[in-house]
Amino acid sequence: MALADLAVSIYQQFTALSLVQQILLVIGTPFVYNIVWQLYYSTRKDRVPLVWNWVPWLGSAVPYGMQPYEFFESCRSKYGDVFAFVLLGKVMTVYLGPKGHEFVLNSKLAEVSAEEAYKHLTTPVFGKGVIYDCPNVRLMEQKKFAKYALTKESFINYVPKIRAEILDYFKTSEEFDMANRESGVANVMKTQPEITIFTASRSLMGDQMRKLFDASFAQLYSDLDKGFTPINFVFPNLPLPQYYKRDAAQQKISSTYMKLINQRRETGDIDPKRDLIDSLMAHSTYKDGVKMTDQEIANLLIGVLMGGQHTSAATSAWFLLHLAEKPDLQEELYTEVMSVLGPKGGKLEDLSYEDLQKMPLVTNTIKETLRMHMPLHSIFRKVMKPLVVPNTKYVVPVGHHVLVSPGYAQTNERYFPDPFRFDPHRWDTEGAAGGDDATVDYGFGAVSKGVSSPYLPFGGGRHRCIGEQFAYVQLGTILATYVYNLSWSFKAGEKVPDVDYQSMVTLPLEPAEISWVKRETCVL
Ligand code: X2N
Repeated sequence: MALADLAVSIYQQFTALSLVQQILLVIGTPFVYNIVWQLYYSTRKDRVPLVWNWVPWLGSAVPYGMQPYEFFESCRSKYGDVFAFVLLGKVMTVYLGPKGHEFVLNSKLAEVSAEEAYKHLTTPVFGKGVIYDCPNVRLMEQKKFAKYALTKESFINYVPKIRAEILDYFKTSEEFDMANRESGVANVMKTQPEITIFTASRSLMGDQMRKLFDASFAQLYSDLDKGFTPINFVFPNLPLPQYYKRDAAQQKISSTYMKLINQRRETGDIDPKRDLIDSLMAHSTYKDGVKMTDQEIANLLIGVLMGGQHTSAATSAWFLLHLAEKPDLQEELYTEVMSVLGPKGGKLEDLSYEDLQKMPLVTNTIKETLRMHMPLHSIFRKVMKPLVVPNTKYVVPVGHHVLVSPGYAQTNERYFPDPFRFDPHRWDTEGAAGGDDATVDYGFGAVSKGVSSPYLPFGGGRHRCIGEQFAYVQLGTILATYVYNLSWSFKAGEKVPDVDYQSMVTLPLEPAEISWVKRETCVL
């Protein structure tokens, strides 16, 4: 019987059914298919064990989306460190622990692709031609170009600007209004995103750009920021207002950046050591001679600022909340900061880059915050060539994804005792475990060759974050400036909020408020 006849006879049988039977058939078929497919899949000895799921497409989205680390731990108890689950129509292969970090982050360029995993999430927000909307070899050079603005020399110039922005925010913001108030309550989920964007734009983009963030820009930036959401993984573009606003914001912001670039070029006002814009204007010609266009430079600026925004805002919110619960730790930090700044004789607000290097507890407080609250709880790669899981008979097929989660290891008692205890002193003895120092250079500087550490808050391999040093300068200046100006605590009965795993980064659930009081050494 020809295919056409078969189709016709199926159609006739279908229409012969009652409406209820038809609906049950249409809805039931995917469920039946999903069960049959999983049963077949479970017979494949060359496949990673698949977490059973009853709902087609959604798969294990709910338990994973709500509590990824608990989901992983429950899967590990059944399947071990290597297992796969369905997430919104995609098959994700997870390899937990340091071996999993090595497996995913050091996979060959031809085997796995970050751009295939992330381009729909980031390109609509950052713009075209940069980061994940270009071949990896281009991204490696874009990271090299950006790193010219992330040198020690750069940081020495950034610290005074970052500090000035924080003090200005303490004085003029409605959240603190320290010009008129000695104490108050601050919502860290409002203060930290603002302090983060002001300090990052002032240091990385220069004074003129910072001024932009006061006027109309704030609304534009908010429209763009709202477009940077995990929903883009599934629906990168929909004919809805928030998508149009995102795209309009991307165009207006990038054209503003291009105008500024032209201004500096025309007036010859380019100082390669001043900020990220200058660095990119001075260094943006690829090795093969191709130059980045101004649009691409503007788009890279948007990407770098956006990446640093969500991660730093979340991390500083978290350390403020943990310190609100630990007044003794706050006092220890105050003693450390005063021991460095006090004898300088100068006014307290002369915090410098060199001073930050003499504040190990400030550094370890940030390090401990990143251990407990890794901003990205899951890192993805798309499999482009069949991927053998080492020392197993498993092959991850093309089209599946691999998922690595250093955040899981960082909060697991197998690797860190008492993992949910916020204790920066756990790092005091860390110097010994320096680990192997072998490095490799993917085109943007030396990075650690091995990535089998349980602690990788900035990832590893060719996609390792270039923002680590800037993050410590920005967050260290924020923490030190908070500590010498005010002390803060929770109101009676309040504690560190639970984690929201469904946003772009792991955020504290609101309300997330601290009660602050000026210290006698407050400079405002
Ligand atoms: C539907 C609960 O909610 O079941 F930005 F220059 C700039 C960002 C990667 C986020 C992964 C999963 C959320 C499931 C919700 C630059 C600084 C970058 C690096 C399921 C029912 C961008 C994945 C978000 C999992 C949360 C990767 C970032 N350094 N920034 N079901 O960014 O690095 C940059 C790089 C990522 C995530 C999630 C669900 C360079 C639900 C209920 C619902 N996450 N997410 N960056 N989920 N449900 C960045 C690389 C790139």
